[in-house]
Amino acid sequence: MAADYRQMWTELGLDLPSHDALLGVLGQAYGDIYLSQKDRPQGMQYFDFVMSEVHGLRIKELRDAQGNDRKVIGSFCVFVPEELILAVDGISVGLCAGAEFGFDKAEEVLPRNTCALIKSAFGFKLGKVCPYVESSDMIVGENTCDGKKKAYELLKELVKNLFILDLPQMKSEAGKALLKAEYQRFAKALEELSGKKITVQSLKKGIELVNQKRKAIHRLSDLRKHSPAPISGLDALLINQVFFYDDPVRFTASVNKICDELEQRVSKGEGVRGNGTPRIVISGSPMAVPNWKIPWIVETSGAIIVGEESCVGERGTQWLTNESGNSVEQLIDNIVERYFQIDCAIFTPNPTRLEHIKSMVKKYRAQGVIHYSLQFCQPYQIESGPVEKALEAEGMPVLRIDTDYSQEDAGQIKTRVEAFIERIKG
Ligand code: BJ8
Repeated sequence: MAADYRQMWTELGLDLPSHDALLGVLGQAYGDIYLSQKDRPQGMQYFDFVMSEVHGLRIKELRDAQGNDRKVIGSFCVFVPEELILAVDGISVGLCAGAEFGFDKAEEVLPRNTCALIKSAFGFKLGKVCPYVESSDMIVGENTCDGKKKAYELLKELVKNLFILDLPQMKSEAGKALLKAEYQRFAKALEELSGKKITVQSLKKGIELVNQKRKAIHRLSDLRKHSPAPISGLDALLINQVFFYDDPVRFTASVNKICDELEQRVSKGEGVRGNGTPRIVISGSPMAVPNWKIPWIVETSGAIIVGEESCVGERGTQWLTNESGNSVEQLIDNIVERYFQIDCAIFTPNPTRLEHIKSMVKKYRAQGVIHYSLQFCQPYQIESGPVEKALEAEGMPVLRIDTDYSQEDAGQIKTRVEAFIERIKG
């Protein structure tokens, strides 16, 4: 960290020795996984800086904003509309955690066979190492998978202001009506918390800001269609992870800046790997920061990841919200239309997800799909079978990996990934 933030962390109630240990491990992992990559775009320096200050400067910014009467809203799911948060001049931050930290404490309250993403969120809270949780004026939980739904009942006892968003499980008219009613209830809660009214103007501005963020990500994704790919999958994943933490305007500008650089690379036929490098689409459970295990294994085994069918990836960013409308209700309808398309595996049935994976394979000219499920993530584990069957039937090689946040199985996964890459190469 460039500055000493210990006073700030103490005020937030963090456990400083544990927090120091976490930052030490993260710094080491970042150096080994990210900084050791060759031919990185210069524009990644911004994201390196963001990561080096993710518990420092960004938290200070949040606290300064709170001093200026802005509220910080933490959430765990891409169904929470940032547009509404921005419409009350709030700040949205992602709280999903991707590191195995505090699992011993988490397992005192949660069953061992809970997915690592949920355990990690609890571990960070109980271990007092997450400045985002401690900075949040409201935390939004959502009724998605059973693990999250039930874990929020326990989280309610641990945090000061937990708002539960009920979500549909089927893409029916009744499901859409539920989503609308819930977004309206959430909008009201945001107005009460902030003391600010959502207006047509403020909501339009929120929609525009989030759309610009998504458009910048679409531009980045488009550039990954080229061969050789101008950016590694690891770096692209990092940008998708930072999406959830950074100031939206600054983030958009930084992504567009790196895209300018990548366009130059593409025009010169330059990339981070050679032309014949096997191209992989990764699909499945979300990869919250700092969960870089699978991309790191794939990209140190001779392949490159060219797309992520994930909530930290295209499932989370692929649609824009219609910006036109003359009333708040109309704009909320637009938001409902946009979010109702998200094909999370908690929906039943969920056919559009498979179609999306197929379209990504085509768009990014992938030669193989790695389906990644977190252990005990039943929605994605169960969908992985039909996904594999359907893609293999069309001649697309699929590797299914079930894993967690530990490094114990890294060697075994690497062996399987290497064999898969050999299969792709034919
Ligand atoms: S919209 S994927 S962000 S719910 S990994 S906790 S599903 S057992 S994170 Fe998700 Fe929203 Fe869906 Fe996306 Fe449960 Fe699976 Fe754990 Fe998960």
